[in-house]
Amino acid sequence: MKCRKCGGRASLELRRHNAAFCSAHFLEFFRKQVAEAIHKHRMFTRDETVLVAVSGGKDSLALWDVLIEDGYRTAGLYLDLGIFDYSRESREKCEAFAAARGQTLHVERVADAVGAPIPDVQKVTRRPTCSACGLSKRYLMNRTALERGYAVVATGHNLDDEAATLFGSVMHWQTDALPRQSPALAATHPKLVRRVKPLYRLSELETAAYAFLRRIDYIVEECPFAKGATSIAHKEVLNRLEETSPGAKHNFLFGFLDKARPAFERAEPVALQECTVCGQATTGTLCAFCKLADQVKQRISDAASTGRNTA
Ligand code: Q46
Ligand code: ZN
Ligand code: ZN
Repeated sequence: MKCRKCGGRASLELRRHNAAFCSAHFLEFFRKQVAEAIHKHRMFTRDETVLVAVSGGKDSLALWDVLIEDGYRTAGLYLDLGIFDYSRESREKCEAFAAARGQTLHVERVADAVGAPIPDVQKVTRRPTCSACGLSKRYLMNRTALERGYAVVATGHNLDDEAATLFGSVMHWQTDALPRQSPALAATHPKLVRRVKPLYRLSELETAAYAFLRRIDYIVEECPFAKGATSIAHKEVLNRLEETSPGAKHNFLFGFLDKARPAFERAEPVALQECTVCGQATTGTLCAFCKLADQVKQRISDAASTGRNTA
């Protein structure tokens, strides 16, 4: 196999692009895809500082790396979910990454905001762990960006993540979720910041290859709650499709973005107001995060008083 650009020995074959690249030209291809995503969706400018949400995994650290290399102003945000050794190790990876590159890393503990670490939230509320976790992460990314004056948050979602999310939404015809499936979500309220996904054009395999070639030290283990998640089942289905028809994931996602998404956009934007407790944007009076935090604090205090009464 020869590199499409220089004819030298290729180290990576990208079947969906019907191309192969040597290491140097793969890195160039990767950077170009990110640059195209940023440009096409006007994700951010060079005057803005991008808050990169990092989990310690390959995707978000690859994203942070590529933005730093391209000269963007960035800072990192690590949300400590309180998930045992996984959180401790992933935080260490993010801290080491930031320190080696002289970048600022903000760390927020989910337990401080919601009242308990993520594994306990499920126990006290019976709400599925990943649903409480996803809600808390989205809320805290937005809140941290607002409080610290960042206009845009970037996440490391890649093509596989986005195709799997789309597949899940289509499987259940979640028509409310479809217009929100986008590489760039504008700030539609003064209390919302822009959210962007500059890696949406790159597959999981490609971000892994980038992280490997750039010698990024990331956490390889998955979150222990990821096992059995429906998003993983959807990824497996799409991977099987991809094996027999390279480019299937790409066509599914890009076809949706270009042709179908506009059909699901609402004529009337959703009316948003400020949460009466925290002031963040919400459709009701109390935002979903404040409801969750209330529920957690209430259950914990009930359990403590029952414990006291029976002691
Ligand atoms: S971190 Fe949180 Fe994921 Fe772990 S608990 Fe589920 S949502 S799997 S991306
Ligand atoms: Zn080459
Ligand atoms: Zn609130």
